[in-house]
Amino acid sequence: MSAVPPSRPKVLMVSPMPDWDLAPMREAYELIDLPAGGLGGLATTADITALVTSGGRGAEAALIEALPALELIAVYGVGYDRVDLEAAARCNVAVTTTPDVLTADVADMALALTLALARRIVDGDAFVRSGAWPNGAMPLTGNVAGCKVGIVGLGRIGEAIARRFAGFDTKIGYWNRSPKPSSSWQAFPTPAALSAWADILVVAVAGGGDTVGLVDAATITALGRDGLLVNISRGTTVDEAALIAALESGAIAGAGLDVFRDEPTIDPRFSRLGNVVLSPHQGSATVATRRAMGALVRTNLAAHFAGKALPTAVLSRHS
Ligand code: 8YV
Repeated sequence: MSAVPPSRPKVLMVSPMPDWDLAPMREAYELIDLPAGGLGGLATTADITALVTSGGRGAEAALIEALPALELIAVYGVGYDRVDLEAAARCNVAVTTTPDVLTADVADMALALTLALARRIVDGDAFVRSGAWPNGAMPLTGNVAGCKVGIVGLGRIGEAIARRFAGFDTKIGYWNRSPKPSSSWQAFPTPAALSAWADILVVAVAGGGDTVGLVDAATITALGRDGLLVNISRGTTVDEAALIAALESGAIAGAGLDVFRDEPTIDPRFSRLGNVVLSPHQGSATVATRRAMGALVRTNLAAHFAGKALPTAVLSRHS
């Protein structure tokens, strides 16, 4: 008589993950892809106990509530602004994220966008490729050394950005919701005050209801005609309409953006602007970091199903 194989926990894959994560996950779990048309496309949702989602996709209340056996939402990312935490708490569902392992790469992206923007790297590339160089030099550009860099949100990623900019001989100021007495950088009382001081404003604050439009029209224009804005946080944290207006009118000099309000669809006006560098939300998108993020998702899943404490929970279950 052959033994009945033990059934593997069912895990709903709301967002894709690389094969290097899927292969080991399939050994431990039955992975179920969320159908394009939603949960209605599944024969049953009654025994799905965990779901994996990205920072950008998250998990809304309707999804959480439609999964009666759900115990864990494992976010493949550090941002959980798109996860309905109230619904998760109500349904006694734990939520984990992947902090720390992506901090360095996201901070690097902030520096890359700033340098690309100030030194017009993308324009320079196009200039060389076009064959225009023999006819005369490319116009002079702005620079970063000696500039005042204002960081909106001095969390883990904001701190890492500040440390990197310090290596570029810049002056660093910041705004943070709660005071950071241990920080040696100059604190400002509001994002607008920080922006009025800064030459370059880097937005690194967490997304979510509290920070929607935090960098508003007044904060953007306070940067001035030579000012640069860089956003690696969430598209929601900057008033996008006000940013486009400021870029179109020349109220600020330029923007380097890794995040957009309605990504992956972007406002078509961005593509017509010559003073922006646009990146398709690539902050954490390196092989090394995505491997580390995937490993952390799997560690959290394994801990949950072994009944152990979750290594990186932002919300735990009550017993
Ligand atoms: C990822 C992110 O793009 O960590 C986050 O919150 O936005 C990014 O690292 C995403 O979560 C990976 O799918």
